Amino acid sequence: MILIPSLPLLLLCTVRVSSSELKTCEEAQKTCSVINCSVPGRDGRDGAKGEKGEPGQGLRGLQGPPGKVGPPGNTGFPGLPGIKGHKGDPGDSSVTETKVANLEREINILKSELEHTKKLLHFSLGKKSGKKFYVTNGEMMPFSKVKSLCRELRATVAAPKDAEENRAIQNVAKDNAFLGITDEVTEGQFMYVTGGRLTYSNWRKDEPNNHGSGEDCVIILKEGIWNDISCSASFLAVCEFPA
Ligand SMILES: [Ca+2]
Ligand SMILES: [Ca+2]
Repeated sequence: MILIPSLPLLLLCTVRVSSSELKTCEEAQKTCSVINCSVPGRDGRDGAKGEKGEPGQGLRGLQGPPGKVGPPGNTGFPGLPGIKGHKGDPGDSSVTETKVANLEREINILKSELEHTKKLLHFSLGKKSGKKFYVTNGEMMPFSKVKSLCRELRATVAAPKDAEENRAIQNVAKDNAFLGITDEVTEGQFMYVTGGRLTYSNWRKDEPNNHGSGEDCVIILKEGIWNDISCSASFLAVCEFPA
């Protein structure tokens, strides 16, 4: 570095030396280490590449538009339960009392209408006070169906306990009709379907005879007399309602 002076210093020496009026070349050599007193030397080689400089101070570009919206994230954990609300106001008891009173009034109206309907029904059927009454739909069917039909009506198959009831059933049926009496449990021992042995009977002559393959049911004939008959045969259904 000492042998190769910088370019400005070399030029300065050359300029000053060329002016003989001021100093001799020998004097100039005291200041400049390397000097050509007559012709300027050639340019030196390029120096080694310097290190990368600091970023410039120029203006930054404008900010670009926002990117696309990313996919939704995972569902978070459920939050804590909220604070318990305030206790509600007490109900109005007068409203409940009014509703109950209205219901009682409606029930009383229905009871009255039901009694009226029953009186009309009894009148049309000729039912007397304190007596059972009997109804028929006029259809013929096997004994098992007669039983289920009467059960649906919360009634039982008509079964006379005395001559008066026998006559009442005869008048309602006006045709051959099943009675609620069978000997299905013990052959020859007729009983009421509702339970208990017979307290009254009105068999036709030579009946019951358990004819053919067997007869375990009973019908009341038009004449009011009874005959044992097959339960699978079809006859009128007459149901009995309690007194
Ligand atoms: Ca029998
Ligand atoms: Ca018979």
